[in-house]
Amino acid sequence: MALLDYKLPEAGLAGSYIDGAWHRPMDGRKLTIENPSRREPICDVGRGTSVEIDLAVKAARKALPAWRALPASERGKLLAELGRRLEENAEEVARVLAAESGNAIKTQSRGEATGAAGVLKYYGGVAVEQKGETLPLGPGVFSYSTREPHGVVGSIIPWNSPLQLGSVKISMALATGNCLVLKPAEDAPLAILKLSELADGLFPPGVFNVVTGLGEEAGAALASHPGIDKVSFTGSSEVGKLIGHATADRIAKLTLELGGKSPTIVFPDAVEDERLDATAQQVANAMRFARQGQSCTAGSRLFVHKDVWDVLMPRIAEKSAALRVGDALDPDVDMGAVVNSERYSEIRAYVVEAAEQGAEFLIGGIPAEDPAGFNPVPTIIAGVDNTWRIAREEVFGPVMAAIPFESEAEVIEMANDTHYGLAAFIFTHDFSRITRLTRAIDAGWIQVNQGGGQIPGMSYGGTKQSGTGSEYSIEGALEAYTYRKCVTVNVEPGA
Ligand code: TXE
Repeated sequence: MALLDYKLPEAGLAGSYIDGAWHRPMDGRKLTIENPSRREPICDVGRGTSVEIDLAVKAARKALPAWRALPASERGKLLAELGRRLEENAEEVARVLAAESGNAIKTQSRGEATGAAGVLKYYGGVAVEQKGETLPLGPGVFSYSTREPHGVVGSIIPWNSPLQLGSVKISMALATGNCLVLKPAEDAPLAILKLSELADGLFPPGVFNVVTGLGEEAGAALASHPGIDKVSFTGSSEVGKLIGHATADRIAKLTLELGGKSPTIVFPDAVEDERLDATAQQVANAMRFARQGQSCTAGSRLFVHKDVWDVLMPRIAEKSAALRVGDALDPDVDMGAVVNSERYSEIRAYVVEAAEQGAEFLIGGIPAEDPAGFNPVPTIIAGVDNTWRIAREEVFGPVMAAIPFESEAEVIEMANDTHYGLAAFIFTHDFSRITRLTRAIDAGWIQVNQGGGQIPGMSYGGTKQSGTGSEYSIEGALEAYTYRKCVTVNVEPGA
């Protein structure tokens, strides 16, 4: 094993944190976690199954009455304290994250660790904002509503931003008075185990539980467990549908954050002289090249007005190709590795197919596997038809399909011609056009003239097959993690 430049979670082999204690898997089953940048094993973690899930759900149910009765301000204090602990240990956690996910420490993992701390602290602060409503019903009759937690939440998260997504799910569930069983992805559970170590002893036993394991074992057991009142899932649309089926019989509540094929649309005025550079940079940022394109919000379909194609495309290509690709733990590397060999091959298959269909490569191309790590390079493909798979399916790799357009109506039609509706990026400074486009595009999250990431406080979620429900804001958490209880009190019956 190469130089170990991160401290492994002590809980490693245990994998499951249940009822305030670490549990080794019942029959010693384990999963080997690999570093995709170095193609080497990092360590083993427990491979939990329905047995651990059942224990965790029972612990959560036992803890629920006291936890939901705790004042929201007290729950918030504990979340804020976890955020503070994460902030203090951010560098160590970021290194683990970079090692397991392949996301570069310099551009991604460090920011994810501090961002996750920010999410926990944000929810720590807004936990008190769980206000209800009152209704004037005349003298002597008092009607009001409160927000009640659903109960025990099961959260399943993927490997592309495990710490950020984990922190959002933990925060939303716990702030609103629910207890939680969290199942991290089998490719990247270590940063979440680190976070669990930091949380150890903070929350009452059973409030926060983690079970590591495979999706079809621990994940499926969690989604179908009768003791789970709500499932919050981030991952592929395919698994999102399975979870929908698994929860349907008991009408468990559901939040799904699934895939995307987000359009980036550039109009000529965004490319006028002094704007050219910033627009090119933001388009590359929106594509999430520095995250190997492994982001559900990646602006992976680029629509450029034909009048500025020749000016803009070389500048985007130049900026994207300038990213330094390599080992995610190298402090000078901008873009790391995709998470595993299977994903690498899937990305490559899309690119090979597009090449066979006659696409033109402006930069990149995905070579047969790199022996050092699973390191694809930024790839921009032109000559693409909006009906090709590369323009319709979520490649989840650093591959942008660029298509020219002539009119606003045409680009709206192409942008919406997808079963996804997660994000969109629009580049123009014409306010009327911004208003028309933001109204017309099917997406839950739109950015204009920038390609940045999600921010706590701003609701985030998709429409169409990109999911249901929204996260990141207290309003999203209240909608998704609580129900409204309406109470009418007649204080003067018969009056
Ligand atoms: O995701 P999965 P995968 C998309 C992206 C990517 C594709 C496949 O297009 O290429 O999905 O990635 C758990 N019951 N996104 O295969 O399988 C699994 O253990 C319950 C978009 O890694 O959806 C993990 O914890 N759970 C996305 C989580 O689901 C199951 C992020 C996600 O894994 C399960 C990731 C089952 N039957 C991938 N099967 C985004 N929206 O950001 C798996 N899991």
